[in-house]
Order: sequence, then structure tokens, then C-alpha cells
Amino acid sequence: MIKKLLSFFAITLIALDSTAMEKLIVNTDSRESISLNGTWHYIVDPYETGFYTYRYKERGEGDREAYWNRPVAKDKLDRLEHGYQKPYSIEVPGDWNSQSDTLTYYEGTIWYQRDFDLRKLKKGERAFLYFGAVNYEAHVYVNGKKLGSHKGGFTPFNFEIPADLLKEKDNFLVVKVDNKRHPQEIPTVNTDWWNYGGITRDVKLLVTPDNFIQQYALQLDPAQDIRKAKKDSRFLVSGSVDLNRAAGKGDVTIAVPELSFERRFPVSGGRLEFEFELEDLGLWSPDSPKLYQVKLDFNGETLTDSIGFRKIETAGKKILLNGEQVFLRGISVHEEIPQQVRRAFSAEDAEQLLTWAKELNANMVRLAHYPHNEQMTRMADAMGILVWSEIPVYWTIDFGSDEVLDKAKTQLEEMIVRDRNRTSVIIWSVGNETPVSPLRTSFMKSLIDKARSLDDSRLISAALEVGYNGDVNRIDDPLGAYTDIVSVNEYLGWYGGLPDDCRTAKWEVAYDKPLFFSETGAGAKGGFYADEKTRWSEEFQEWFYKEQVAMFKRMPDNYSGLSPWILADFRSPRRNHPVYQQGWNRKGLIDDKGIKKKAFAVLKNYYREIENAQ
Ligand code: GCB
Repeated sequence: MIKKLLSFFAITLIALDSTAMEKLIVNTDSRESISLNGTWHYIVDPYETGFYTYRYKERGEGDREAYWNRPVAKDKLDRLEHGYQKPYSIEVPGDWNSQSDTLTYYEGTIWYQRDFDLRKLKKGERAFLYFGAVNYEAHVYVNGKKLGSHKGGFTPFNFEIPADLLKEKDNFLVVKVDNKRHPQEIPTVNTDWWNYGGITRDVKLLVTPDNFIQQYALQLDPAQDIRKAKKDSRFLVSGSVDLNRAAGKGDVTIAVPELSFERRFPVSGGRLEFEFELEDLGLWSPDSPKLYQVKLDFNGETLTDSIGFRKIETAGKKILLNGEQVFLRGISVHEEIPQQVRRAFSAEDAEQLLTWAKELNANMVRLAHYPHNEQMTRMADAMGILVWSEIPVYWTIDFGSDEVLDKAKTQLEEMIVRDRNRTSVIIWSVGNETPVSPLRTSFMKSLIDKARSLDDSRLISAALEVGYNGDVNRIDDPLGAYTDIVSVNEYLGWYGGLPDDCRTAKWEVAYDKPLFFSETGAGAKGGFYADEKTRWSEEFQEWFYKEQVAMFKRMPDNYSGLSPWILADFRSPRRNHPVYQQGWNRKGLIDDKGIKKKAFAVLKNYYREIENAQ
């Protein structure tokens, strides 16, 4: 019995250890790292020949035909049926669709390969492979050994490379990337965006000390009365540090040099919860996006981050930022650079998208419909743009499945853990336009609970369903009972009726909460001019926006903001009008050449009026 118990514990320990190893490492910019971005080689493998034998069994480690093994011909007689070399080259980060005409519509497996060198590690040092995102399923191998796999196309993950597997030269790194859509995944088979495949974000090799700060959260304590804190100029900061493993005995030092603050916190287990006071703090806001350098020191390693301090909350029907009412002048954004028909991934891309938003006089972006890359939220911090960040629980997920719920929770956790130190993020959204049913509401409610347990300093929302009924549009989706703000997507005058239907439209909300229009929009082909009664013309879209704005001006006092659909035209396989769409969703205020459509000015002027009135 004792033996049995012992072996049970041994197994549980191993299992615990392997999940602990895979916990996300945050703020990788501040750690010792080698970039593995650049040119990789690839094999397109629609039949997954490199993964399965001809009896459709997963190939084993020593299998020469497995594509994760280095293909070396023994002699000229030797039979080899795969290899990694020119001209099969591909850039990382980047989607594969935009890199080769033959891959534009490809959905399936592509193997990525590159070699890397790594200096000899000092005693106790460890190495991790970090991926910003791979869409959708990734299997990662180094020198013929599998490190692990990950599902979810828009969130980061990492695997430790065991020291005995590493060489100083020519380590053989292979990633199997599969972007096939499945009913049991998140998102599911049906969306309104392009399913860009590939290693779409940065890849890094991280070198860490034996034990290190894996994750941390640091923010103004959500429970404090911010008006009082401002009056007294004393601000309570609270947070947590998670170490890779229990510290035994050690200290974490937290410093904010600009405020001459430094404090040492003893830590013995794997987690530290702390609080401290800061005086004379400049709060972060869109008007004054003040960031402080924060240093966290443990075990000889110093992590540096740029963190702002602000409070977001609701009071009845209002949203308050730092204790004052804020109106969200938002715009929805896909992670795409339309002029180059590709996924966005870099700081330059983030700057382009957010500069467009600024030109619109926006103070907020809804990052639809999945977590965008980290450069985007870091840039939003620096530029002073509020952010709504969401997971791709979109339309008809399998709400009855616990397995699917777990997948959604994993993506939610990865999103929140990566970005909970990004001041700009004020709203976590758990999904978009999910159809009302008791099963769906309990599924979404458990995501909301999970989000709150990971971060109680932000608002939680989801794009809810509207009951359209003649002139009275009623929002009483039961999920609204659990979200902090009531958000809806409305397309009055595009998917039903005409834009002037807005003149008689009324909005009723069953909840005493702020109302936010997370979408509204109409399609127009950039450069197509006609009269406003011609669909797809820029004039139609302009008319649509004029009528919407007039309706918004008559909204009751729960109206707290909007993020129309959408900043720029984006690729979508659902959009097949041969003249006006050609595979693009044309609801952008900016067209696929980067040119602003007429409606851009309508929204821009509305936002300027709101800004001036404040
Ligand atoms: C929506 C969806 C968004 C679509 C948009 C549209 O309600 O949330 O993903 O792209 O409508 O253009 O129909």
C-alpha cells in the first residue's frame, strides 16, 4: 500500500512538475534571450506524413522519416523523402499565407525548421523556447526530442529545453504548425476573419537562472478609494510574484527608481503577495500616459518593466478612470496590415494601427477578436490608448463541452497573465456574439469567474446579443447580469433596413450598467463613389455613420462609448462579392490601400466634439 501511495505521489509530482515547467514566462523582453526570428525552412505537409506512419500512428522518436529528425543521407544509395533547404524558406515571425502564392488559402500542417547555437550554459542556468504565438496547434522538437505541444493561435507559450539535450552548435529545432479549423477548438470552424497560419509572432531562446521570477502582477490596489488616494497623494500598490519554483530562502526587491522607492520582500515558497505605498504618483491616462520604470530583482536577475498606474471601475451607469467619468471613443481593430495583406506582428505595425486610431481622435481600441501581439498593448501603454482585449470565443463554440471550456480558460489565462501589467488594458472580454442559451451562459459565466480570479483590477465584458423588435431594441441577454459593462454589436441599417431607421430607434437595457456599442458599421469599397442610396459606395457608408452618430447623440445616460467596426478593411473568406468585396470585409474606415474613406471624417468629427465637450 505504502509503495502504491509512494508511486502515486511520484507520478503526481512529475505531472505537477511538467505543468509548472510550462507556466508562461512573462516580460521576455527584459530577460537574457537570443532571437530565433529570421529565415527558417519549411515543408508543406497536408497529409501529415512527417507525423504519422502509413498506418496512421504517430511516429516515434528514432523514426528517420519523422520530420523532426535531421534528414542525413548516409550515402548516395540512401533513401530520404524529406529535407529542409532553399528554396523552401520562410520568414518568422509572419503568416505563411502572405509569403507564397501557393499558400494563400492553405490550411493544414507546415513544418518549420532552423538551427541555433547557444553558448555553454553555466551551472544551474536553464534554457527555454518561447513563442509569441503559433496558429493554431504547435508541436515543438529539439534535436529529435519532443518538448511539448500547444493549442491556441494568439497567445504565447514556452517549453524548457533540458540541458543535456543542448549543444553549443547546430541545434536542430523543428515546429509542426497546423492551422486546420475544428468544431471543438477556439475559435471554432466559423469566423469572419482570415485563418492566417504559421509562426506569426516572435520566437526567442531564453536563458534564466536556476530559479527566477516567472510571472508578476503589479497595479494600484483595486479596493482603494482612488479619489481619497489622489487627495492624500498616497497610493496603495498591490500585486504578486510567482517564482519558477519554491525559493527556499530569498528576497524579491521591487523598485520604482523615479519615485525613490525600493523595498525588499522575503520569499520562501513559490509565491509572494505584496503591497506598498507610493507617494506623489502621476496617474496614467490617455491625456497623460505616464509610465514608470519598475524593477523586480530576484536571484541575481533584474526584470525591468514600464508600468503605469490607473484605476478603472464602474459606478452605476458610468465608467470611471481614476475616479472621473470617461467616455470610450473607440475603434475595433483586427491584427492585420491591409496594404500588405498580412498579419501584424511588429512594433512598427502596432504604431501604424494605433496612429490611425489616434488620427480618428480615438482614445480606445477594441482588439478584435483575439489577443493581439504584445507590441500592440505595449505601444498602447506608451501612446495612451485604452484597450479592450478578448479571446476568440466567437459565435458557435461547443458550449456543452468541458474540454472546450478548458481550452477557452487556457487562452484566457495566457492573455491575462501576459498583459496584466499593461496599464492600457481596461477590459477583458470573454467572447463575441455567442447565442443565448442556458449552457452558453454558464460556459461564459465560468470564463468571467476565471478572469476575475486572475485579475480583479479590470472590467469584464463580452459582446452580448440584442433583441431587435421594431423601434425598441432591448438588451436583456442573461450574460449581462455578470459582465461589468453591457456591450452589444449593432448594425441598424446595414444587416436590416436602411441607415435612417436609426432615427426612430430606441435602446433599452435591462441592467443598471454602462452601455457600450462594441460594433457598428457598413461596407464600402474604397474609391467607389456614387449617391448615398448605392450600397458599397463610400457615400452609403458615410450616410450610415451620420445616421448612427445622430442616434448616439440621443442616447440615454448609460451610453459610455463605442468601438465601430472597423479601423481598416480586412481579409475574410466569407466576403465573396466579385466586384465590391473580393475576399475582403469592407467595413473598414480605411481601405486596403491604407486610404481613408469618407466615413472616417464623420467619426473623427464626432469624436472631436465629444473630446471638446469634456
Ligand atoms: C459582427 C462580428 C464581426 C464581423 C462583423 C461583420 O458582428 O462580431 O466579427 O466581422 O459583424 O462585418 O459582419
